[in-house]
Amino acid sequence: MAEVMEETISGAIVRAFFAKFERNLAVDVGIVGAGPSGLVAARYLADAGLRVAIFESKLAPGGGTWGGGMLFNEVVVQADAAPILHDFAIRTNDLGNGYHTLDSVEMASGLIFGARKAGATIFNAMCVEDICVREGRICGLVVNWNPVRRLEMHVDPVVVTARAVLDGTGHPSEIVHKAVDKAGIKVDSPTGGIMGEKPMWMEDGERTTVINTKRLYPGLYASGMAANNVQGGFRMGPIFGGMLKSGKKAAELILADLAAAK
Ligand code: 48F
Repeated sequence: MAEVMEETISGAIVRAFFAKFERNLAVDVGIVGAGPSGLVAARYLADAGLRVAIFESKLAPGGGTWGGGMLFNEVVVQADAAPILHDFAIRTNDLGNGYHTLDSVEMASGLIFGARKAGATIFNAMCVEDICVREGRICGLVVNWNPVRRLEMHVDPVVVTARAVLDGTGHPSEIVHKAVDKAGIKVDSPTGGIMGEKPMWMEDGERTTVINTKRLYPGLYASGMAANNVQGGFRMGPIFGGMLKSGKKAAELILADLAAAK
């Protein structure tokens, strides 16, 4: 007897999902957070041939991109960061004064599609609740469904091993917090801990986001606002060039370190 449609559809989803999940249980790079910096990093890492998985706790990847400034869905980037967007085939409007504007929905969807098309796998509605530390190195991510966390269900997670982990969780730097608070690790910051984000100063925040993007500990990197929070940088609000350049720099650092480790 022919299989009924309901069984065919359910079977297709379950088989495809578990094949995808199994392929990503051991990755080169595990990225936590699908904001602009994490998505840019994912795209360049995947372009270089690495196996990359992004874990995003929300249903929709894109982080703080969608809402532009104060829900006005336009984004501003500096002219020197616009080529990163153009690399994703995202269109910008050159204001001729060193800045470009663009539609925030085109930016979010373009970054997501670009990372995915390059080969990175995005697991949405999955949160990273802990890290694996072994022999002086961060070597994995402890993942669970975000609704499990939100509903405070007592359900154990599973583990994805990774040669490198990128904290792209934005303002809270959740992964570096696990390293510092739980594992007692001293990271590469002025105090060895998390300095905490300073208030708004767009120019300085944008400049330091890229400088603050670094390897914090063997196997652990931070990008975007997570990097600024760790190093005590200023916040910058609705200007996104630093986020894009930070993601690209994080990818370059990880690529160099993983190549040297071979
Ligand atoms: O905050 P977010 O967009 O990260 P970003 O790349 O960019 C910051 C800008 O959006 C914006 C800015 C500063 O003024 O320009 O704020 O630094 O995205 C972070 C993503 O990480 C997810 C979160 O849902 C968001 O989509 N996230 C946070 N914690 C976890 C997580 C976690 N534990 N597991 C999985 N995803």
